[in-house]
Amino acid sequence: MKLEKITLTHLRMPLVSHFETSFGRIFDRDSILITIYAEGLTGYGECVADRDPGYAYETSGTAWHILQDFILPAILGQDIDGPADFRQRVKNIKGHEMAKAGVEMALWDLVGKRENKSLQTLFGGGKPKVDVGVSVGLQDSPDDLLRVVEGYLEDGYRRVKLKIKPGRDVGDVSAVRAAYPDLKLQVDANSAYDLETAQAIRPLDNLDLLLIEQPLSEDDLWDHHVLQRDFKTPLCLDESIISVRHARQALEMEACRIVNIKAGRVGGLTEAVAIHDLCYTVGVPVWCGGMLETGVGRAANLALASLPNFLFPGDISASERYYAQDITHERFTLNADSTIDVPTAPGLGVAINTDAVKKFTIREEKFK
Ligand code: OSB
Ligand code: MG
Repeated sequence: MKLEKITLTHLRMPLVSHFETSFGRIFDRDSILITIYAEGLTGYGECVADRDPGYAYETSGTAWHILQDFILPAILGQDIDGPADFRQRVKNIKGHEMAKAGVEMALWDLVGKRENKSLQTLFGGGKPKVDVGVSVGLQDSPDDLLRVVEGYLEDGYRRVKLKIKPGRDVGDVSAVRAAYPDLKLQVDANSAYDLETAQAIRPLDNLDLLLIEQPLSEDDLWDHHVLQRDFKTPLCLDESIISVRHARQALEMEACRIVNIKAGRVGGLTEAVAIHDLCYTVGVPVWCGGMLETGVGRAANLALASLPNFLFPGDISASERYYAQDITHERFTLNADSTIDVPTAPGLGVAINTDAVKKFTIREEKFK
């Protein structure tokens, strides 16, 4: 496929309600929409880097720079076979996985449209719908948290993830567990602890949690191993797993027992599928994480999560949990059994609402 033209669009979309993690509170979400024109087809990808480097070092600013100055010059006007060929061509650009993943997603969309196959079909995923849960941000008080959780349970979510941070952990989680003894419950610290401060969350081990996500720093694989030795609850890594090699080393080291997979974090869907396959082979369950995606990234997550080893519910909630208006015409809705249908149309299976894109655009540039 000759890549004739690429448009970068920096979006800022208001969230339905603020989202707070151990690294801060946001009211709107930045992303970069990548549009690739090739042989009469248009492919879309989402770069999930956020405005601030709180979750990872990448930001919408660094991603724009890496895309404009390094990734696009390597592929514009070139004949690119598909995602695998693309990955070869950007191999010498270190890191910046979210920037790469945005382009890679657009190439998957193009390949699907060219071959008239959905992403799910291209990946070999079997499930027509996938189990999903909801990721609940830190609230101002445990009472507020209980109210927010109750609302999501009324919406039909059957798995809840609570964000925690030092000082807002055992108390908050115990309150939710006491109110809902049978709820599928898990927590995510977004690397807010070290081995010493993690002593405070030992009581979480008795709250029957599905998993504890990324308690320690992203580069602390070994310390996660040390912590996992002390916990019967499975640790799950998110930020630490940036490639299939990291996944293999984390598993060999027993740094975790479950893996969160996000295509953006690992350089794209190809690598995400490879991590899924590795974990499948060694019998380690995975689940699909989320980055508050627009309808574009959400469609990709649903296709990915339809693979067989996605054994835990994903952080793939309905569109209305995030955005009153989205940039896709499709809005993803929650089924009564806490699942969401996997798109079946070619490529990502979504159509872009150009008026919505215009409304949320804070910067746009076209490259030829
Ligand atoms: O750590 O999983 C995370 C959102 C932004 C950045 C990091 C994370 C999250 C979430 C939200 O937990 C998941 C979702 O998209 O619903
Ligand atoms: Mg996480």
